[in-house]
Amino acid sequence: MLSEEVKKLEQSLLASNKILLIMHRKPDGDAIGSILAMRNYLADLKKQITCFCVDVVPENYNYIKEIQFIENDLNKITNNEFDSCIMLDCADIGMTRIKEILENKKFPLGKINIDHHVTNNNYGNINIVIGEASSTAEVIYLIFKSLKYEIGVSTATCLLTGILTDTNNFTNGGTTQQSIEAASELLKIGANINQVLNAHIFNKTVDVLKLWGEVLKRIVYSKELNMVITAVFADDIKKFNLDEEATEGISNYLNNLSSDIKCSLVLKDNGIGRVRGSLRTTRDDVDVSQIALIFGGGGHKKAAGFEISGKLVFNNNIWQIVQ
Ligand SMILES: [Mn+2]
Repeated sequence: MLSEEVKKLEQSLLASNKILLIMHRKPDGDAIGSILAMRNYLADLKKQITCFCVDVVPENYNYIKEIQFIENDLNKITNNEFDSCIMLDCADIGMTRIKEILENKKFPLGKINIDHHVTNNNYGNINIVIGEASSTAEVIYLIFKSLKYEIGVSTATCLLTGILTDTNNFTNGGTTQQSIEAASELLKIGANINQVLNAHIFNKTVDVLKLWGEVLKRIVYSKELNMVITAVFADDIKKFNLDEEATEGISNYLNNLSSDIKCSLVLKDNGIGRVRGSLRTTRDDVDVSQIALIFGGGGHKKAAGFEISGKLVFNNNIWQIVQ
């Protein structure tokens, strides 16, 4: 199955001259590592490449030298024609935040969907979606192996960034023999694991930990649901003069809870009428993507999210989203 789709992918890319690479809004390590690894492969094939994201890449990715190639000027897409388009780490096309533009634009050699979210609905003409993979970076690693593409040192660091960040440093459910094997191969090639760890794990400032403290104080345990819920407000971020990035690791941190508890939910109120929820579990008998789906979101069995309109209030000893 994989080999057939990879054949189609290779045919499409070899025939294409101008290729658009696109990742989801609010790009994370997996999206960034995946898009730049794919960029390096296509650059080796001497293709004309545009890498795009609607949002700016956070500064802690500056150790990746290809980061300069990511554009967020929409004119680069609307004023150009492309032969094909690759969407990376997007469970659905809406995660690019430019769904209409992508759906109305012609990509004669195909729209390619490369991802690892179990909720991916195969929206491309070519779909390489591996739900068991830890990360899109791991999927790309498998594609490169099957194409017999020789991965360079810099590409190895990009892919390791994706695997380490999406497995939360080899601690979450995405951690498998296959993901560790891929990382091990990447280290053998020369991927710089110290840069990855310093940028994503050992990177908390005093203010970030103080902010986390505020959020941890708000934890509520629901006996009825056997889950913990906490709340983050836009004002918390303002108070410490941080950006939203500072709250990114909180849901993973809550996942350190003992596995007697079914799952955790971090609710973020953006202060302008939207609430985002991040669900995590370590348990095999809990599928948090099903909870996320109820609220129009999606994700993986062990990590999922959603976004709905409303605001957060503390009512009857529990956090509630009200209209
Ligand atoms: Mn991912």
